[in-house]
Amino acid sequence: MNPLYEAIVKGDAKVAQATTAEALTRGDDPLSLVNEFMSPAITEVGRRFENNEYFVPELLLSARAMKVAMELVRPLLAARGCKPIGRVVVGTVKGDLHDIGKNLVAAMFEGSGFEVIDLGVNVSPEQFVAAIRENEADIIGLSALLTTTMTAMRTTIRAICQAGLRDQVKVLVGGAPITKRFAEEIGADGLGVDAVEAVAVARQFVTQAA
Ligand code: B1M
Repeated sequence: MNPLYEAIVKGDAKVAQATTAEALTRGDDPLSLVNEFMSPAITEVGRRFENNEYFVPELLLSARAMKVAMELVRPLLAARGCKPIGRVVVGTVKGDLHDIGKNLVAAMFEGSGFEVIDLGVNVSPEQFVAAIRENEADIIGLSALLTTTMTAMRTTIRAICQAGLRDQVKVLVGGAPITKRFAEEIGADGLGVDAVEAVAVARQFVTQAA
């Protein structure tokens, strides 16, 4: 079994950090580390959680191991970009603290040449609206992992409309519970089922606008 995969599944942040650093020093492709080991590892953690083999403390340890590994990979993904092709404000919606997927999407955006303003987690509709204004964003990216917080996407889109900013910004949504139907229902412009698709949709947005 790959040691990075194993470290994340076991929730060993020290080993996750060391094996990621070793792999990068060896010249391994950072995106392959994410796709082949890190994402599958956290998916396996989710499966164990769903089967009651893991509980919240184990989840937290694995999330921490994933985070320290991502911190090493992220700047390398970002360094692949050159002149910004668009400005994206991203955040996890109000009430939701999940940020692993959102961070991955943000890193992929950066790696694909977008400038990214990451508002973090538990971001209120008002904070999204303020960030669109402050940064003159082309795209707003909303992430939600809980069925109880996905409704905050609707509230956020409403707030953007009420602020008179809806025509200035494209709204991209994503996260495990978000379906195409839900995205359409709440008036989003697009859905990214994963980080790769999120970038493809964002690219379409900026190409259409050009
Ligand atoms: Co939470 N959690 N969690 N959790 N957690 C889930 C989501 C859950 C499915 C587990 C389960 O019960 N099977 C479940 C939600 C159930 C539901 O809503 N129906 C759940 C629950 C219930 C909870 C708590 C309520 C548990 C509790 O306290 N009792 C609690 C809620 C806290 C809160 O948010 N208010 C909670 C807490 C946590 C931890 C803190 C322990 C930790 C998060 C740590 C962190 O993020 N820093 C955690 C974790 C790790 C998970 C699982 C195991 C993994 C999530 C993850 O990171 N996946 C998850 C179970 C699972 O997914 N199988 C689970 C990996 C990540 C790469 O994928 O985030 O889907 P994902 O992102 C993907 C795509 O969705 C997409 O691209 C990404 C990359 O491909 N994407 C976008 C995401 N955002 C996007 C935005 C875009 C485009 C694409 O455009 C802007």
